[in-house]
Amino acid sequence: MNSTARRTAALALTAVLVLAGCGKSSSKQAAATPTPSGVKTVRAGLNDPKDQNIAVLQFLPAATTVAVGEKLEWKFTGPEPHTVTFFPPGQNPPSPDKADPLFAPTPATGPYDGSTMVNSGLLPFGAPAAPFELSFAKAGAYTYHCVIHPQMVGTVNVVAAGGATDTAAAITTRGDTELAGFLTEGRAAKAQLVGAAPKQVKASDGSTTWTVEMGTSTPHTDVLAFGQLPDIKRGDKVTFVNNSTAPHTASFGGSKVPTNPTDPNATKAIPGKSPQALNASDFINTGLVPPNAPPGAGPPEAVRSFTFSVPNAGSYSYVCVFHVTSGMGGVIKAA
Ligand SMILES: [Cu+2]
Repeated sequence: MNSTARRTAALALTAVLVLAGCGKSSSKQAAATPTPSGVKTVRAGLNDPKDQNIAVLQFLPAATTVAVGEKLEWKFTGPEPHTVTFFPPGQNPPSPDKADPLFAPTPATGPYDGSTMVNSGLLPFGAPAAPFELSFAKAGAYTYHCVIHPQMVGTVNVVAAGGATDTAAAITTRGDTELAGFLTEGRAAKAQLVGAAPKQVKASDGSTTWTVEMGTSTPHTDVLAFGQLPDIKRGDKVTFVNNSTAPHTASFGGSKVPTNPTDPNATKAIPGKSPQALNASDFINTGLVPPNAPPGAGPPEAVRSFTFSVPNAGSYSYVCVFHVTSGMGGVIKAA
């Protein structure tokens, strides 16, 4: 048996065991829910199934009610990664740019009582992620966070065993209802981003400086796509500007671009700070272009911008190293 077959067999076995352990009431519930085992599942964000550029940055649903001792799981569909992180009283999430130490998991050692930190780690991260599971030792309201997306805050309301809880199906249905609104919001923002003609400024030498937007954000989504850029002329310039609330890069060089966003070269301006000239062969990187975050109160636009001159005709492909898995990339075509 290869490892995939072994894993599939193990999963099937788990499903059988879970079903067997669920008791009488579960058979009716199982028929009504998309999760055959009846496991109560919260979705930790997800990308629009119709457009992977749109990342929904919310727990779906935001609030869930379970009983003491009952298992709840969080599913990481991605590709945009998230964390499920519970902090003890008095400890707040770090700012997203200081969250790296929390990319590694801190699993629970037993039913969670709220007195410690438990953390899924950043998932998915280079491979499909297993769900994060947790049960609770005592009744109460437990708040949790995604440490890289400050707008992602969820609540688990834990009631005494035997109290009224959400069914698995109710959790899914409520998540779907919330999701529908967020998708509408994200799709409208994407249409606006890619539909807008880019700002262009003509210089006295006849060249043009074009502005390319690095993504855009709404209260519940990130649009992980670059703004539109028509074909330009050699001698023109392109200024990338980040008006979104997520960090981005524009990284040129194809296979030379680091694939791991925690690679130090991913976040560094290479070969140096703005402005730089593009060429067809080197790894050339804006490095991390900071977001306009908190929304509208980020650093000045000059700090959130990076300009390239394009001295030669050609086709220059680029990606955002943080969001390449969500399809964030583009091309500068100069004639
Ligand atoms: Cu990005």
